[in-house]
Amino acid sequence: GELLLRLGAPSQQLLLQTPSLDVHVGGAEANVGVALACLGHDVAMAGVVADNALGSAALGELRRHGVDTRHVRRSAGRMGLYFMTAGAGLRPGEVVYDRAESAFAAAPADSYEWPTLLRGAQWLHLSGISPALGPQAAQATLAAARAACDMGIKVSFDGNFRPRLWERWGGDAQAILRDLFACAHIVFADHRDIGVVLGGEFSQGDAQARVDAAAAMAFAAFPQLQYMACTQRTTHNASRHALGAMLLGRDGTRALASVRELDGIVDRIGGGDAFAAGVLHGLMEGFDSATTIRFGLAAGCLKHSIPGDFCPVGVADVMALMDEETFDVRR
Ligand code: KDG
Repeated sequence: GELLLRLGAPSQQLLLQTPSLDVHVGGAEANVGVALACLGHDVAMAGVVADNALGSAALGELRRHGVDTRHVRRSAGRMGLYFMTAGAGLRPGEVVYDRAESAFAAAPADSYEWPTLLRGAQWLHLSGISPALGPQAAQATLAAARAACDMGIKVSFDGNFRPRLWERWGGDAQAILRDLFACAHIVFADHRDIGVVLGGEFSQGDAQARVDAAAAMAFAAFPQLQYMACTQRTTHNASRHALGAMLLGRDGTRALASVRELDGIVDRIGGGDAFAAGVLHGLMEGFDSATTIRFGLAAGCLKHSIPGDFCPVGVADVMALMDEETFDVRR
């Protein structure tokens, strides 16, 4: 995936108002990688960063959190950036991308030797952001997913649908995401993502009924797919959300994690990635579905208390939140 630098306005200032910006490293796949490394897994990142001090700094951050960066290539070009302000009260947060023609997006599709890079891996995690970045990145992501499938490596795919990125180059999101879903063992996707991939809208019933209907369609369309996981968010205001989660299995298992009220949210970016890492941790550790989804939701909730995109917490931290019936992320 693409490693991004995030330039954030401190203390909920507006982007136009702030005289300084806080720098963090992010990127959906990197966020999942860091979270998994901190949960005790061996993680390696594949990608391309700019061959300059910013690329080195981004790689240094990954290494500091235990991610192996030997397979991230350095190449002439620029790092992708995003600017953000965190929102406050009734004002929502805002993200402004500045990532066109980044070294990652511009890298030729054949930059990666997938069979070599994937040797020995049990899982490959991809997100819907990489293929949205341009034709080369889309081809590279598809090649990675197909190589993993051929090698018997489980593919985890987070839909992360970003219409703004697809629109920039006119990529056929539906066709490309469909091919990626076809390789996946687990997808992190809700009924809206499944609607994009399979066409149509799921509008009958409450939120859970929509996810159930979407999952039934996804399992029918993609024989390889074993799990679909998603969070369900209710946004009260910028600092108060409610978050629940579901894990649905091809075998009919349906595990729900009870809704948590999150008050005093510090930073919600990367919450979905921490959730994905928590669910993957549960699957890799052989937890049952109910424990897996509770662990995933607790990890996602915990991220809301941590500034930056990463969620560098250990298993005990997540377990401690799992054991509480309700909690406030400030504690
Ligand atoms: O999921 C978090 C990501 O959105 C963030 O790290 C930035 O990768 C990013 C993106 O493309 O939005």
